[in-house]
Amino acid sequence: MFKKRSLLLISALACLSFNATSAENWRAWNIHNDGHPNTAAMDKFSELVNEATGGEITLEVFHGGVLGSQPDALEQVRLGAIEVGNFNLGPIGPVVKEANLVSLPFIFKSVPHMFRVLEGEAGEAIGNAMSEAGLKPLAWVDAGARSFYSQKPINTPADVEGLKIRVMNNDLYTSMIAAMGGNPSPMAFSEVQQALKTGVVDGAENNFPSFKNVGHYEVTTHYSLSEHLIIPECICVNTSKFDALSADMQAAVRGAAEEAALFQRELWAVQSGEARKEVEAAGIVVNEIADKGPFQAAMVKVYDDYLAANPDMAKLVEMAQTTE
Ligand code: BDP
Repeated sequence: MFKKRSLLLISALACLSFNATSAENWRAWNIHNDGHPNTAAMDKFSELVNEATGGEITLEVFHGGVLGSQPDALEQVRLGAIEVGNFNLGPIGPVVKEANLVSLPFIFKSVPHMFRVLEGEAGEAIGNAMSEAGLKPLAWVDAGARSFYSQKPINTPADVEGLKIRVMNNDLYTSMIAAMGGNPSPMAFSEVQQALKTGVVDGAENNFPSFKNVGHYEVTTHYSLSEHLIIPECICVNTSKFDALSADMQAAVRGAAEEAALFQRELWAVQSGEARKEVEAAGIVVNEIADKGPFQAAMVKVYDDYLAANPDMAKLVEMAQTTE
């Protein structure tokens, strides 16, 4: 009797230690809160990873940026301290030069054009460079177009003159605002609402879901459809962790990311329209910009300066511009 029990105990312990060494428990960073399409998509990704790997990989998603600011989280994923992230390619530009292609204002004609570029040779070059830097993109997700919002409508670059505008952490965005005569203010996403409220900045720029989800619409009055940046996002994984998986597990994780990304794109299409309606119902005045030409003309200097400093980027810029 005693013998039988200890045998059972030994086999139970063996079983436990087998699970402890074979199962991977990954953590994922997400900056958004409930109600944002990417939050639902990252939860879906976690569910799908668990299913597709038969529980060999579990993914705990930390929403609301609780694991750190985006630049910090990027470093953490590169180092493998966090395994996964839903990142915007904007803050990746300072770390992976090729990713900066998407941060050139007006480089894409539309969101579908942006995806076509990503699916082509330029996207492959960006993906390879990101993987080499430790940030392997498993799937691209939609982040719509970014437009300006402030306490007044913006119709021409002259309307930006003298305004202090919050931007994400990337020199291309500071050049972009400076080229319109504005004062760029790079700042973490989590600080923007308070900065708008207290007048530390006069305006910012983002897509409708983010504008709504973190309450920027509560502290501004006008959203002007400049659509100057169409920046994709990715579901990214630490390259070494991914490369260490068996081919089957890699395919399972990639498949889960691709499915979660499709889910995100469908949600995005619906929820960005809904977010616009909600902020309008709350009093935000949305204005079309009749002629974006002057904004594009102001960006010539941004392109010239950027390409003079980074001549090796000319090829990618040309690839994007010649993609139909
Ligand atoms: C949102 C992006 C998020 C950025 C944020 C920002 O989804 O990754 O951190 O904009 O402006 O649209 O910082």
